[in-house]
Amino acid sequence: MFIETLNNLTSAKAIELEEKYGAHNYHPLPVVLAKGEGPFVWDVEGKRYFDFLSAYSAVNQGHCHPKIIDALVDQARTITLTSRAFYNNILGVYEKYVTEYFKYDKVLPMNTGAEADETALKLCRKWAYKVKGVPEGEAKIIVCENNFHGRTITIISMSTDPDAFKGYGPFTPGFVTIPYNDIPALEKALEDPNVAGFLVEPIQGEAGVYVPEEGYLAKAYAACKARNVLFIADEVQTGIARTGKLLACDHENVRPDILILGKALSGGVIPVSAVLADDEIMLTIKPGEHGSTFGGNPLAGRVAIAALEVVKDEKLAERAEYLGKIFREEMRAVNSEMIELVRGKGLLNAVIIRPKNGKEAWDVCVKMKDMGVLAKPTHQHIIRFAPPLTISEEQLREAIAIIKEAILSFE
Ligand code: IF1
Repeated sequence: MFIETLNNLTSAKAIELEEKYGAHNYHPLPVVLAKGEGPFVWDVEGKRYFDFLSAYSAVNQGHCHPKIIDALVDQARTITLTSRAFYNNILGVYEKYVTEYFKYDKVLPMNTGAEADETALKLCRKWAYKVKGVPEGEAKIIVCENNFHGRTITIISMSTDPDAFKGYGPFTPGFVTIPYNDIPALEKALEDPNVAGFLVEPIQGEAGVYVPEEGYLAKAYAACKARNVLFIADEVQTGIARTGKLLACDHENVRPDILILGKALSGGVIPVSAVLADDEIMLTIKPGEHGSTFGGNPLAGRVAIAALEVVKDEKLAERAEYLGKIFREEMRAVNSEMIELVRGKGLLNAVIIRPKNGKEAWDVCVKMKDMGVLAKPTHQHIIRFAPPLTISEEQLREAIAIIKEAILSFE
């Protein structure tokens, strides 16, 4: 039955099945993907698209990168999960590799980005009580308006987006919200001696690829250090070469006290996330005080090593830097009233769409889909463009031509 259904599936049927049997917690673009390779995906009917979302920047290495898939398949045939009740032969090797790669003493391996953010929050609070000397239960963590760090109840307790938190109370206390990209507001909030950490996205992805002023990260880091407060960078979306450097914090030579990674840490193959920190912070958590069934599993370790090797071998950060400049230059040259603003860093970019004749970002995305480029609006008028970093310059220019034509078709 299953194989027969799969082989006779049409896009319409697939959408019908999801409508009937799946929770309605998303509103996808009407396209049903069945295959992915490099910068391309194909729908059930075999139509090819450029993927300009990259699963929200989880597929930086391109869909089904052969090196990552080979590591996945080889390890999947050997042993996939041992739990942390026992040691396994991959985890220590992976931990050495990833801590040397990002230059931290230790890593705490988790699975999803949200779990990594939650882990970072727990580490920050533990450090506050055991090292900084904040009274137990009084630790405060500063976050920014329009943040996105995941969907758990504690994480949405930090959110300022009603769609993210409405109807989910009561919320976790202990968070102080300030405007993003506002150093005086941060310095004011840091006057509270119970503040333990500042959790920030180096570029706010969900908010619409909001790039802060040059120097914001460095000034924020310095302000935190002056107050013995941990600078915690959520690089789940901006990390792993996406913005033209290995980490977005690298643009300002900022070394976060706690670094949060996810998404492309596995090349989008399986959920792999990680929290990196030095011993003073990491060793505040003792055996039995945190964990996860799948965290640090051998399959994740093998896949993450391969995914990170691809980033270095194929110079993905340099590519993102070079190709991102082409994208912004080309999009800024388009003569259309619908293009209000083009912003971004590396290959994490967004175009703000000014509605025209009742048409808006969603309509542009549907038109682009029909013409062979997939992207999705965020916050109604912002289209995020984030292709896999392995896209060639020729492919990028081909996709840009399609994007331009789609936008100009509304003139
Ligand atoms: C959805 C957004 C992007 C993230 C940052 C942690 C996480 C994310 C900076 C949590 C996840 C995903 C989640 C997905 C859509 C997507 C997203 F629109 F939701 F906000 F990318 F911008 N930190 N972002 O961006 O990682 O637990 O999902 O592995 O929830 O709709 P996760």
